[in-house]
Amino acid sequence: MSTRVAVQKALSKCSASNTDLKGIIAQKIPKHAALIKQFRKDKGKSKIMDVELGQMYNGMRGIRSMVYETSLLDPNEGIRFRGLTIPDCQKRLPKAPGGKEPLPEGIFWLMLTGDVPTQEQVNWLSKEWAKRAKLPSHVVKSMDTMSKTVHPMAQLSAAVTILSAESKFQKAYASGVKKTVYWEYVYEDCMDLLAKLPVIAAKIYNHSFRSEDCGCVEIDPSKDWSYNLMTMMGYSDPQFAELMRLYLTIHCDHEGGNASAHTIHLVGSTLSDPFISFAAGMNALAGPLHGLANQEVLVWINRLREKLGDDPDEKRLKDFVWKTLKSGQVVPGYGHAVLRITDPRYTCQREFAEKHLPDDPVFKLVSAIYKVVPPILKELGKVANPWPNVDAHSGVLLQYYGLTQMSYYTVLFGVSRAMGTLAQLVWSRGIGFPIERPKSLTTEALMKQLGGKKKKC
Ligand code: HAX
Repeated sequence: MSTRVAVQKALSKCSASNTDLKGIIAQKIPKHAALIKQFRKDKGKSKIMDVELGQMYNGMRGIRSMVYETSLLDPNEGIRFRGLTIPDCQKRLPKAPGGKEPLPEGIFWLMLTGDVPTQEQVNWLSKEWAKRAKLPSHVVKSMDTMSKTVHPMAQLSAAVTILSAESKFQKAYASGVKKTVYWEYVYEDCMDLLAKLPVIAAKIYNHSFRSEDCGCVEIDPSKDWSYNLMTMMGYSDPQFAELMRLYLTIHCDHEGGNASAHTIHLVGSTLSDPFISFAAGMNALAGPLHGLANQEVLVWINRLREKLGDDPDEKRLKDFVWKTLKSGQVVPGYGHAVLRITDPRYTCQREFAEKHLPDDPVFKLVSAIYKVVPPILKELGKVANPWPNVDAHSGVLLQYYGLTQMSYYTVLFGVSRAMGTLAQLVWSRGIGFPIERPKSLTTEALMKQLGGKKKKC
């Protein structure tokens, strides 16, 4: 067969109607790996940036030191998933029948393949995940016996860790498979994990907040990932299903440097299996400066409502914000390590609220907070980004549809974050990234290098 024919055959296999997701990636990975190989050969010694001492002491902020393919964050624009902004995704990704919001299946496909999927491809993915959704009985038993006092994020981390007993990658590695095919087993584990996450998340919700005999429903293979998660948690409002689709789409990835994505990337680089790698990332997401901020926002807003009611005047609102700051706390949902604008994920949730719950008193309060907080944070003088992030808006939407259990919110964030981080994990193993190991220095060593004053503590 001539090369031209072979290429044409390969491309036609990648045609719009192809639902062989693994086959599609199998064609793309070697091409990308070859591209990187050549790029490294040509430019391997080129400098990307100089690192300042201040950056080392400031949580490595802004240091360009990691390759992550699924999304890229611009401080002044926001996130792009394989080049697409959130509005692009809302416009271009397939929807559920009668729906207006993108299906998360679509953004996973986009992040994994780099291609905008067809309706047929996302429908296939919904069915594929439904097929793989059942939890092994040992995981069910362990989850059922967990104390209800365990935070939902700790339950998520524990359940996924236990699920690692099913890892195909772990078994393949133990049997000595070649490095070039690691990604194939990682892909299988990632697909299994993504399929099972809604069941795990719903089980955590039902276990923690609903009665034992809630008659929890099972996955419906004719429905999409978000719809199934919602119904398994006991909700049925089609508008809430739309919110879930939007929510799970926009939280999926935020490039590689954020604490949860970076943790998953780092742990995965040791060849820990995708389950325990992802569970490690969930432990990072569970911190109040990261994903738990969505819980903290609602806790803070509820405290504000208790004290000031639903419609406080601007002065009282400002006083409340200053009181928070003066007591040494942060205003949750505001600020960002990279962004320097209102987070587009905030904006699209705000648009959803304007459309579906314009008269909700808590939404009105969130809008009033949006007016008051940025000028105060600017006045504070030290906050790099005074604008709201994703977490400032999600709780009010969930609460509107009846999901009032704030300690659960970060679990939904985690379910979504799996899509970007696991898509990247497949690529990381496909490209053959080595174990991650940056260099650290002591202050003494830095002073020696830079000529600072040494003083024994
Ligand atoms: N309220 C009060 N102070 C704030 C603040 C806020 N919302 N945001 C930043 N600051 C303070 C910092 O605490 C820091 O103070 P110190 O120097 O006294 O320690 C100073 O301003 C400089 O910080 P920064 O450079 O602006 O911000 P960082 O990159 O260090 O941190 C954070 C980014 C998101 C952690 C920070 O803005 C914050 O704590 N925000 C509130 C918590 C939050 O909303 N987290 C969610 C972020 C999005 C996310 O990851 N979601 O998962």
